[in-house]
Parts: sequence; structure tokens; C-alpha cells
Amino acid sequence: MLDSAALPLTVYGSNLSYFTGKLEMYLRIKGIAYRFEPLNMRHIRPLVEQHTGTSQMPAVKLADGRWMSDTTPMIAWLEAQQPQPCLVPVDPLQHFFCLLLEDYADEWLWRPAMHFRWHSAEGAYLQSRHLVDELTPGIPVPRIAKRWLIRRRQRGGYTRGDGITAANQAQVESIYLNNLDWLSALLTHQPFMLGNSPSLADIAFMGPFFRHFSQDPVAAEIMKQRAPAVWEWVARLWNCTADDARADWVDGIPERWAPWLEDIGRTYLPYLNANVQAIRAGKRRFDAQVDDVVYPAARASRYRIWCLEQLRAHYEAMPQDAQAAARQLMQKHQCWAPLWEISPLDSGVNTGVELPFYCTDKMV
Ligand SMILES: N[C@@H](CCC(=O)N[C@@H](CS)C(=O)NCC(=O)O)C(=O)O
Repeated sequence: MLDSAALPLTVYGSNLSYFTGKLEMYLRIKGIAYRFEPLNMRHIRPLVEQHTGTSQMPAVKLADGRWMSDTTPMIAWLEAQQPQPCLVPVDPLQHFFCLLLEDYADEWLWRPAMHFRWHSAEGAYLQSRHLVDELTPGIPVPRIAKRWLIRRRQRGGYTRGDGITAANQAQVESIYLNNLDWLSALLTHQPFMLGNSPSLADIAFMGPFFRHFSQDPVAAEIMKQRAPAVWEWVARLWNCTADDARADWVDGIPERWAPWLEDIGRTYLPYLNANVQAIRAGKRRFDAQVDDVVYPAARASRYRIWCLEQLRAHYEAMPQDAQAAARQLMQKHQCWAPLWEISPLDSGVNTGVELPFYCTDKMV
């Protein structure tokens, strides 16, 4: 059990934030007591960065005074402290593939999520107003100027500024549409990603699907019309409690995960490898190619080299029979070769720190 001196947690973030939503979904289903606190922008540097090493949300303060950052190591740590009810599979094969999906949902669905929120005037005006009211009280700048600054920052950092152009917009949107179709197909057979109860695989998708796609006007309307089962799944997860976390899962990896594994092999892992090459060449931006579509001057990320390192480290830590089974499945879906294409890796990220209590890098 989590030490009672650590509880309740205070989760500093935004109720529009991708990763705050992912963490809250985990804490609610897990039954870990927490209090949500909007992260006032004035506190990001003096409070969050000082205590966690990075200026990102969510930042979590434990009642004993410790701070944590980065949802992936936070969930791993919390699960290790309090294994029941179980959301992260103990079976090494299922655990590994949940982590692979988590990485894909965290890093690869980020671009379409940013696009649907910030590209459309409808989304950008609505959510910039929300963020200004939620996160900037006390900052003495006119509200209209703050809203404009937020839109400019997000578009400059995460849509136009991350290589999204009129020429590749259709591909960005197709990532979302494909995910809706794959989820709809899976959800006709089972209520959750891994079977009859929620797991890390569902939680992982709640970054993009909970606080972005089901909440941003354009993406949410598409979801309601094209994939009502996905709309229902997101709400069902938010309504789950610890009693629903029964670890009632299929054996092995569901066959209906195949489209994600193929997408990871064809697009996400090659992109991660190109990102490694860019960082090694000292670039802060690079032309990222996905299939035959180019994202000019997309942002390079040291953090994402670490993501690849982590996946490999998890694979290497598995028992041999699980390694063999994972390798076979990855080979079937063309994920194996790109996972190992560049060796060795040398992100330099999060070395010499105790995760999740201190992190050295954020995503971009
Ligand atoms: N890998 C981190 C990512 C956290 C993250 O990128 N959070 C976003 C908000 S959803 C953020 O704070 N971005 C900082 C920025 O835009 O400067 C996690 O899992 O917590």
C-alpha cells in the first residue's frame, strides 16, 4: 500500500491537459486519493520546475512533501507501491505491449491531438479561453491578449511549429480517424483494450482521447458521428472505480491490437529513429517523413530517444520465453527491426536521477 503519509496526492495541472487527464484516469480507477489543483502559470518555474526538474504538467505533490513528474514513471512507481487493484499486467508479455501502446499514445497521438485542438478556430478560441481562466489568474495582462498569446504559443510549438502544413494535414487527421476505426472494431468484441476490465492500455489512450479528442469540438463531433462506441468507452473509463479493476483480461495480446502494432512499425518507430539521427546531428528541427508525407522542420526531442531506450530496456528485462514471444509478434507486425535499428542509444536523459521524483527532460 502507498504510505498513508504520502496521501492525498495533489495533482497540479489543467483539466484540458493530455497528461493530467491520463494520470487522473489512472488515479481514479486505482482508487488513490488525490486533489486536483489548476497549475497557475506563475508557479511553473518557481514551484514545479524547481521541485521536479521540468516545467510540465501534471506535477504531483505527495502529502509528505515529495514531488513527482512524468506520467509514465509515475504510474510505474505508484503501481509498484500499491499493486492492487491491478491495472498494469503482471504478465511480462502483456506488460511490454501495454508499454508500447502507452508510448505510441503519449508521443504519436500528440500531434493529431494538438492539431484538432489548435488548428481549428472553434477549438482554439474555446480552449484558449478556458486555459486563460483556469491557469492565469493574477497575471496582469488583458484576457484577450492572454488568449492570443496562448493560441500563438500552441500553434507555434505544436501544430505549424511541429511541421503540420496544408500538405500533410490530411495525414495527421487520418491518424485520429484510423484510431477511431480500430477502437470501434475492438470495442464491438470487448469493453476494454485488454478484455473485460481496464488496464494500462486503456489509461494510455486517455491522454489523447479523454482530455483532447472527446473534449475538443471538431474531434468530439467526429467521434460522436463516426465512433460512438469510443465516446462511450471514454466515459465508461471515467466512471470506473477500483471495483472495476479486476484484471479480467484475455490471455496474451488481443488480435485486434494488430493495426496499432502495424502502425507502430510503419510510422512511429521509423519516426523515432529519424529523431535519434536528428539529435545526433545536433539539429533542433528536422524534416520528418511518415510514409511519403513530409513534416518540414518538425521538432526534435531528446526525450523521445529516452522513450525508445526505455522500450528496449523493458524488452531486455523480460524472461526469455516472453522475449521470444514478443519478438515473434513484433516481427509479424514489422516492429522488430525498427525497434533495434540504431544501436547503441545514448539519450543522456534521466541519468543519475531518481524517477519519478526528478526528471531531466520534457518532451519538446
Ligand atoms: N511525458 C510527460 C509529458 C507531460 C507534458 O508534455 N505535459 C504537457 C501538457 S499536457 C506540458 O506540460 N507541456 C509543457 C509545455 O507545453 O511547455 C508525461 O507523461 O507527463
